[in-house]
Amino acid sequence: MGKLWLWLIALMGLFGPSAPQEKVTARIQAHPPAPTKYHQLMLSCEVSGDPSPQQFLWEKQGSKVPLQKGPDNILLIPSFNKTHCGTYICTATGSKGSVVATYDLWINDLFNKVFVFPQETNDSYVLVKATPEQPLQNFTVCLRSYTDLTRPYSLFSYATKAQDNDIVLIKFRPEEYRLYVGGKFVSFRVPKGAPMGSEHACASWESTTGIVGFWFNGKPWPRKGVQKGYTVSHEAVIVLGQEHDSYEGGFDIRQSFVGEISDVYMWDLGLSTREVISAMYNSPVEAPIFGWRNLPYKIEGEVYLKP
Ligand SMILES: *[C@@H]1O[C@H](CO)[C@@H](O)[C@H](O)[C@H]1NC(C)=O
Ligand SMILES: *[C@@H]1O[C@H](CO)[C@@H](O)[C@H](O)[C@H]1NC(C)=O
Ligand SMILES: *[C@@H]1O[C@H](CO)[C@@H](O)[C@H](O)[C@H]1NC(C)=O
Ligand SMILES: [Ca+2]
Repeated sequence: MGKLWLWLIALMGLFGPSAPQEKVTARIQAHPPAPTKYHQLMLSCEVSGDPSPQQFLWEKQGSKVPLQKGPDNILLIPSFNKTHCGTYICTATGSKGSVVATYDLWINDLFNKVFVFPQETNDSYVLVKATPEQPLQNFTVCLRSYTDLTRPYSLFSYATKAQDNDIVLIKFRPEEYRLYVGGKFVSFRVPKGAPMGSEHACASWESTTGIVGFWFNGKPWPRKGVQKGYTVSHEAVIVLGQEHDSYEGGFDIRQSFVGEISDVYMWDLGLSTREVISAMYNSPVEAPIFGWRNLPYKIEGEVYLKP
């Protein structure tokens, strides 16, 4: 394991230096992406746009003493536990000045839990309090749902100021999923009377080709395309169980979800079938923007988190 990380760090070093006019940015990434209790967790502060040697100051919000200061961009937590949760701040200083990155470390591991949406409403939903750090050229969204609704219902709604349907995953009919990107959709037909039980769906999109991937219970469906060349804004409001008709809300009871939603993940990447299956088992290979083992969320109205 240790060696692998060394290689990763070496690779990051190789690709680090970039064009001088590029804006300097920093971001914190967690390895592994989903923290596990009593296992090692590494936070790495990655700077792009400044090839000069950096000084890294690590701090935790609410704590007066800095955690670490020096040339090391890695903050190592040898045995992760609840006391480590909180907001981490990395200040990287190089010849071009300082940049700051923050990271919310959560351990609300929702493994084996589900959100229950008990009834039709236009004001109950789960707000996902994590958004991408940059506009999206690629994304994948996965989740599991369980319902007996036969009317249209929204599972995942990602609204931006410019476009309330920037990303929407909706079950339009029992035999049809729709993925909206930038207000346009593609449909995927699924078996209607699937053996009753929850169903797992993933959808991916990449801007360069417009190709949309869709996986139903881990099985890839024939790919389609929409919105080639489009960019999804990162300033988004993300909700589960309702469908935005505006950035602020505007939820329609006729598209509300009733039932169970779980295993929600989003990446700023396209995934392979192998990676989709790993996520289906809550062991994501790639670091998600948010995932079921690390989901900053807020419940509005009547939604319950149940084992
Ligand atoms: C959590 O980790 C901290 C520091 O690594 C340690 O001092 C503390 O005893 C641990 N707490 C539990 C509940 O394991
Ligand atoms: C998006 O995906 C494409 C195809 O995999 C890749 O070439 C491109 O670099 C990705 N863009 C970003 C911003 O990650
Ligand atoms: C829910 O519907 C009521 C009645 O149609 C409306 O007044 C209210 O603004 C709606 N609430 C939301 C959050 O959309
Ligand atoms: Ca809408």
